[in-house]
Amino acid sequence: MDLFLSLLSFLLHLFSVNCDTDPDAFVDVKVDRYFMPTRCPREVQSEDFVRYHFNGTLQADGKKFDSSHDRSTAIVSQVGSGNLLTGLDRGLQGMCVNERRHIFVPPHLAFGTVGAGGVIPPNATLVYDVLLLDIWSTDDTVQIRTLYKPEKCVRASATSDFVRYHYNGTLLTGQAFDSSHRRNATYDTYLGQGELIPGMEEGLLGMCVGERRVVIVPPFLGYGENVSGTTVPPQATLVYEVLMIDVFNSKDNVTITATDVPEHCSRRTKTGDFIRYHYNGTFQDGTPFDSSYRRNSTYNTYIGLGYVIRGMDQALQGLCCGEKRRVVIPPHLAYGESGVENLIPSWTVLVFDIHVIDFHNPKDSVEIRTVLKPPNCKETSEANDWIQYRYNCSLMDGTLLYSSEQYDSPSVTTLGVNAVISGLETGLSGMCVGERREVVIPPHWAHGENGASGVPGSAVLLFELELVKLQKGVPDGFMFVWLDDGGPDPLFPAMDLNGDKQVPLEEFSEFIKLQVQEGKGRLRPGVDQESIIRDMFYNQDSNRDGKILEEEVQLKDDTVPQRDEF
Ligand SMILES: *[C@@H]1O[C@H](CO)[C@@H](O)[C@H](O)[C@H]1NC(C)=O
Ligand SMILES: *[C@@H]1O[C@H](CO)[C@@H](O)[C@H](O)[C@H]1NC(C)=O
Ligand SMILES: *[C@@H]1O[C@H](CO)[C@@H](O)[C@H](O)[C@H]1NC(C)=O
Ligand SMILES: *[C@@H]1O[C@H](CO)[C@@H](O)[C@H](O)[C@H]1NC(C)=O
Ligand SMILES: *[C@@H]1O[C@H](CO)[C@@H](O)[C@H](O)[C@H]1NC(C)=O
Ligand SMILES: *[C@@H]1O[C@H](CO)[C@@H](O)[C@H](O)[C@H]1NC(C)=O
Ligand SMILES: *[C@@H]1O[C@H](CO)[C@@H](O)[C@H](O)[C@H]1NC(C)=O
Ligand SMILES: *[C@@H]1O[C@H](CO)[C@@H](O)[C@H](O)[C@H]1NC(C)=O
Ligand SMILES: *[C@@H]1O[C@H](CO)[C@@H](O)[C@H](O)[C@H]1NC(C)=O
Ligand SMILES: [Ca+2]
Ligand SMILES: [Ca+2]
Repeated sequence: MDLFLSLLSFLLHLFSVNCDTDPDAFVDVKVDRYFMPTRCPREVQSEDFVRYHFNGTLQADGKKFDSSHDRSTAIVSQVGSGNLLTGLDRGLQGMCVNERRHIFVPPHLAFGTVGAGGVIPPNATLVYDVLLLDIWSTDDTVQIRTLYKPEKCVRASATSDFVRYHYNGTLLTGQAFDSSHRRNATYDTYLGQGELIPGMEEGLLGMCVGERRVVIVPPFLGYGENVSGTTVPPQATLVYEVLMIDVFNSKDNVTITATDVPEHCSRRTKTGDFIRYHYNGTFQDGTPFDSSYRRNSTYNTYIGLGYVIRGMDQALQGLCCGEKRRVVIPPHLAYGESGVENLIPSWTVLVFDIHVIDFHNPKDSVEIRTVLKPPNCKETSEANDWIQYRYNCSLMDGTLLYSSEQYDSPSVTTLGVNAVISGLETGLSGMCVGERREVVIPPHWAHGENGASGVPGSAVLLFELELVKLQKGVPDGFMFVWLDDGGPDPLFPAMDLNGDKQVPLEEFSEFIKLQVQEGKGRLRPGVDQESIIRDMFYNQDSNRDGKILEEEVQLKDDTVPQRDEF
């Protein structure tokens, strides 16, 4: 390029030297383009307006006769309109911004044989050293050059939108005059309200968040002759590189831009429900500002009761368990002008990716779905019964928390003694052996707001249950009950199997087992039978002589006649 330029200026010299050789001819303007910028998107044409600096000297003695620097402002003029010295009009043609030229103007194209005002002598050839700063034409419009446009553009900026953007403002020469970055803050404004120069009102339209543009504004659509601050000269073309950060309209509502709804969705969230969800929060340009995942815990709240920003209260409506949803919340339904210190700038649109883990209503009861019911289902589980069961306990998102599979044998419990959470008690009741169920237990019937080891607070639990064994129970405090009405009457002769008027432990044990075998009585299930029988025997053998006599039984009968217990 340098080579090309010096060649060019050499040829220009050659051309003017040729002219000089004919002293009689009216020589034309001679141009020496002694500095060319590497880029020249536009050259001066007739009718163009130009802004330039110059030093004017006499060729004869090099004396300065004028300089724009002395006037402390660049010259603004229209080329080819007769406002300029004819020689200058010609000499400025084809010039680029940032180009430097020497323009040699012969007298007949300058002040002729007369000269001017004592400053320019007669027959003087003038040398203008010119630096071009700006070119525009009254036909110019705002020029927009897109540098980057994101693939996804949900909406583009329009009149009456509020926009937040970054910009670098330069003059055509490349000199910077302003930048939003210097203030560490986006420039925030409404479009179409006359708050911006006309060229920017136009240049910012139709932009997507994340889009980058160069907007070139001619002076008459910029600040014109009126200077903005101290860094923009009068009549300057403005070049803005703009990066759109945020766009919204005060009429915007919460919008759902994507959903992933699970196949099975029997129920959707509504006001008053309590929800647990994970989220990633980003700004519209994708910058993350918050995430529940980082805290390793879901965000938990009531829906529609004003515990969260208004937009989120709306966004959380109508969700299914397990649903994923992307919602865009405009700032007037989020943090508005105040924003959140060090986290969310004022007037910021928020984008939330939500994943619903579970939700429930405080009025929910335990939900039981029968998966498999054996055909012959007569005897079902109830309070006091001893049962053996298999289970898987998971969160609603499928995370397995506990399982009986972890152990060698199924779990056992006695119903009705608060040995398990009350929701599970409900879920295990009314089952017959072989039955399988899915039981959904809201937290108020499970581990409540605080959770338990491994169980998050307020978690809804899903139990898969299978009843393996069922032994009907005896009421609380009993070790044995008669199943027919009260047992043999009188009791002692029935117990005294060999009729020797005394009943030692062995005989007593045989008698009890016989009752159980014949279905006349029932021992407390889930406890070692021999030790229960031994306890029962010692209860009867008041004097501890190792045998029960008739008096001892009667005595006992008298004290607790209503109880079916020994
Ligand atoms: C200027 O040049 C003209 C001819 O080109 C000549 O007649 C005139 O005398 C010159 N004036 C001066 C002051 O040299
Ligand atoms: C004119 O002279 C000034 C110094 O007086 C210099 O800074 C400038 O580069 C010269 N050229 C132009 C085109 O202004
Ligand atoms: C402004 O210029 C800075 C520094 O060159 C650059 O990092 C930033 O991306 C530019 N901003 C815009 C909006 O072009
Ligand atoms: C912008 O931020 C930088 C670094 O964070 C800081 O040095 C500078 O003072 C800030 N400028 C303004 C105007 O806040
Ligand atoms: C410049 O400012 C003056 C008064 O401050 C105003 O009358 C004129 O219209 C303005 N010109 C432009 C081009 O904005
Ligand atoms: C915004 O959307 C919600 C539902 O998401 C609706 O209830 C509400 O009426 C809407 N508001 C406006 C102003 O359209
Ligand atoms: C989240 O859990 C991971 C793995 O369980 C752990 O490495 C990390 O420290 C936890 N972070 C917090 C904030 O508790
Ligand atoms: C949130 O971001 C993390 C990490 O990028 C990702 O694993 C998770 O699926 C995201 N969650 C949602 C709801 O989009
Ligand atoms: C628990 O999960 C395992 C593995 O999926 C399954 O084989 C078993 O049948 C489940 N138990 C119950 C009680 O559903
Ligand atoms: Ca006996
Ligand atoms: Ca005795």
